[in-house]
Amino acid sequence: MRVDIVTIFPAFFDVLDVSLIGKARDRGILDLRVHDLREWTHDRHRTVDDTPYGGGAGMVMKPEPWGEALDEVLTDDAVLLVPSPAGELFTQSMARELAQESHLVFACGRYEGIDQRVVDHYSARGRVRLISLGDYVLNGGEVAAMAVVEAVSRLVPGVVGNPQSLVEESHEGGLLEYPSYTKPAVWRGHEVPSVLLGGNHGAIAAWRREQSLARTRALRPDLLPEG
Ligand code: 6GU
Repeated sequence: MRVDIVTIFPAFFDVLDVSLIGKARDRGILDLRVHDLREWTHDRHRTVDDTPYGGGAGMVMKPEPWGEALDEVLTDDAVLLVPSPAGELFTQSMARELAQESHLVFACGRYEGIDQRVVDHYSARGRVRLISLGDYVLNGGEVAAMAVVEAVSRLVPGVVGNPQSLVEESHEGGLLEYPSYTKPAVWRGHEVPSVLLGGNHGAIAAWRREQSLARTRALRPDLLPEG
């Protein structure tokens, strides 16, 4: 999979060199390129924003550098992803969809946004999705893009070593994941639930299912059929 990220803060993405993402890059599974939007400006101050038409607080990102950047980086088969608190909610099912794609391009803008005509222009020419991580506001799209890159790339075959570890985790089965334990069997007086020590795989599966349900009921009742 090829991933291009256009941002005014390329250094945000230095951390993608470590961990599983870094390994996937080294192994050639993930071709991830980070671009500085200011490379597509032409004035002495490398200006990327301006005051909003109609007034209001904050600055809006100018369309021209984005147009030049995206004309260069987008391919015919790319999906353009624009992180925005005004986007559709990013979910595990969207991560699964995006993991099937060959090319993702992220346009990271500041939170007041990019001139709307950029999204309009590329929506008329290809696939564009505005995506939000949740109902809170970040300063820009960079942290959101990083979350999406991690959620999507770990679903690309070969990025995560054991594919079974992708199956049981939270949100894949519609419920939150059950709690996990490792040695020692007693830690600071807290015991590992005895069913997990017994080797009865049917009983363990039933216990884990109950725990998933109880957790989901307590923390995320919105995920249950009843709402
Ligand atoms: Cl994708 N961007 C910004 N700026 N804020 C957010 C967000 C995205 N998702 C939640 N808050």
